Amino acid sequence: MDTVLQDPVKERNERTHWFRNDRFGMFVHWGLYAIPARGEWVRSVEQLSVEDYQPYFEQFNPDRYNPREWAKAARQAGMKYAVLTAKHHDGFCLFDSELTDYKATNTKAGRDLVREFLDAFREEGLKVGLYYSLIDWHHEDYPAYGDRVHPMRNNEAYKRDMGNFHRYVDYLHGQVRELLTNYGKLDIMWFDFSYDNMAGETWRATELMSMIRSLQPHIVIDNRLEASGEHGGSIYTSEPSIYAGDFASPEQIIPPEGVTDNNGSPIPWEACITLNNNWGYAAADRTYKSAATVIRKLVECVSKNGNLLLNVGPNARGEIPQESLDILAEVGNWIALNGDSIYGCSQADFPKPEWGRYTQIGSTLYAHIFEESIGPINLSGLAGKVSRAALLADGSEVFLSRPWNASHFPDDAFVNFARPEHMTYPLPDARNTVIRLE
Ligand code: H79
Repeated sequence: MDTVLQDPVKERNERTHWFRNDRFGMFVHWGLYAIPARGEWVRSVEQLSVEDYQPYFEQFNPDRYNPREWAKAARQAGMKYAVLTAKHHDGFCLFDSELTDYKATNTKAGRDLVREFLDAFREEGLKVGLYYSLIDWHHEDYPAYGDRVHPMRNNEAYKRDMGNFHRYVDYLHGQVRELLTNYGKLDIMWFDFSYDNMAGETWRATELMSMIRSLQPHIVIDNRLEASGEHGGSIYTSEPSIYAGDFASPEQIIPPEGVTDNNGSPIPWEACITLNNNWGYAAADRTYKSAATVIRKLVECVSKNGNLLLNVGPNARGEIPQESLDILAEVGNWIALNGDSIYGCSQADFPKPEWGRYTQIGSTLYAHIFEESIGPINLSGLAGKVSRAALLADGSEVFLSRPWNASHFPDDAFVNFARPEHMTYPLPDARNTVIRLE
């Protein structure tokens, strides 16, 4: 017998131990679509044929590709792992697959870009993973006409015999085997995505999972072989299927209450979020989030037991856009001083405060102040439960105080940035100040 799950939830918790500790990763969407620079869905949205898209294969020449620079930016941003699109929906492979000619080695790049990525990120001390699209708009045995999202969905010339679909699934399995065999230890496998009937056993998921587990038993896998969407799949039950995956993968959303199974037990989860509004490089998209927003979203994820996988979309020449690098650098400055409130931290034992969020590790509580306040900050319900407070960033003392009208709030502790007798309450600057409470 290959894989008999004794206790799938326990095994999942063991596999995801590092993942739930590390909390912050880099997603990289890179491929031929960086050239049209209108996002990674350009083939589908504009209903481009393989021939329409072929010029990008011929032009692809990322002369500025230096994954060591990417890895350095990720490490300095405080990211602990990274996931690269080995193949996105357009079917183009950044790796040297023996099963297709549609790969980076046959472009002007002339090299295995996945291998260089993995080497560079490992060298910077990050864990590494690969994204592999279950959907494939290039493979001739993948259903096109009538499919919900295929670029040729409206083109009758692409009516296909589903009897040949098994050849695509063989290809999918073969490529996953290549990725898990030829590139050393991978920490994450990120499949994307299942929809309608294209889900679960359509991908021969049981067989695929037992291959994956036999090749790389410790690899952490997302839940999208079975289902996509925030509430899809048996990962949400106490008896997950063999291909339910190790973590839930909410996309462009942070679940309001975190992610729990039907019994209320926490499930590992990771919100994947873009820096602007595209995954792949989009030259005209200037809608970048501020570093302050990214920090708050990271804190929000951790405060709900989740991770943040933050995306960058390098351009056709292989560079992460400068706007993205600037944001990452600023996030990194904050993390360098406040990372103790992120790594290894989880949801606190106390409800969300009005002025921000808590994260917690052991008996240490971190108060993340998002809002300006007038007067002291109310630690609701914490009277007698905290005895020491300090700014995490510089270690300076913060006063636990009882304001003059504290008798109205017998269960609450207060923190103040000046001694209570001074009667002045300098405002916390609300730039994601963190107070360590013990
Ligand atoms: O790889 C990234 C996305 O390309 C992929 N998953 C993340 C990690 C993804 N697949 N599907 N979706 C995201 C959601 C589909 C969104 C769509 Fe649309 C809405 C497809 C067509 C309409 C957004 C807007 C994408 C193209 C136009």
